[in-house]
Amino acid sequence: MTHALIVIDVQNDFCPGGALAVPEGDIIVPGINALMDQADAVVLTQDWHPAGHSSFASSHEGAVPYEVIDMPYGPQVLWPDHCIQGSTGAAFHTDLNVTRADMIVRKGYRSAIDSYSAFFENDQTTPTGLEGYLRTRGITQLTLVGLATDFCVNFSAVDAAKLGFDVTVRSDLCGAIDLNGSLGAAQEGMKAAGVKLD
Ligand code: VGL
Ligand code: ZN
Repeated sequence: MTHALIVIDVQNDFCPGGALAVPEGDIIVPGINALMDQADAVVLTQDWHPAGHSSFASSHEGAVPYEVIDMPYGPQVLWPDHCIQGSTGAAFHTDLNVTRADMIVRKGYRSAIDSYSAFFENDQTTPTGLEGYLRTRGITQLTLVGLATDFCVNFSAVDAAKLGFDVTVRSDLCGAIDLNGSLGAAQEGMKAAGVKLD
């Protein structure tokens, strides 16, 4: 079995001091770096939004961060502006071993649609290309780590399991936003999809 480590969105804006900080989001970095040695392939994902992205509360008159609105593709949480293409907030945490990465997948780069999952945008149909990359490299087994457990890690893990990959989420190397019980719901959803939670 060929194994890939998928590192989700370990970027400054999701770490303490960032625009959408996960509490202690940075403490997982040394553990993630240590796991890279055991993987046949290392993939990093990078949330990568144009300014004025439709997932930002600031793009909707009268809206405030963390409210949910209806988008053509379904409900969407509105976020503070974050991970703007080329900004310091969008850069990987400086201690993350980016040298070891074989592939960097950027997502959320289309203004009209968000993309939590590393595999599909939030319409659940537009592919990012990661599935094809992994399959053509013969990778069947995935370990997911990173930020945030209840959003991008969750959506990526569930999609990967649906696509038939053998998926483990290392919860100890993830960090959650936890909005209105989203962490508990994510854990249940991942288990139901056949994701192993370590
Ligand atoms: C994420 C909210 C908005 C994540 C990205 O990486 O989990 N969450 N954009
Ligand atoms: Zn985002």
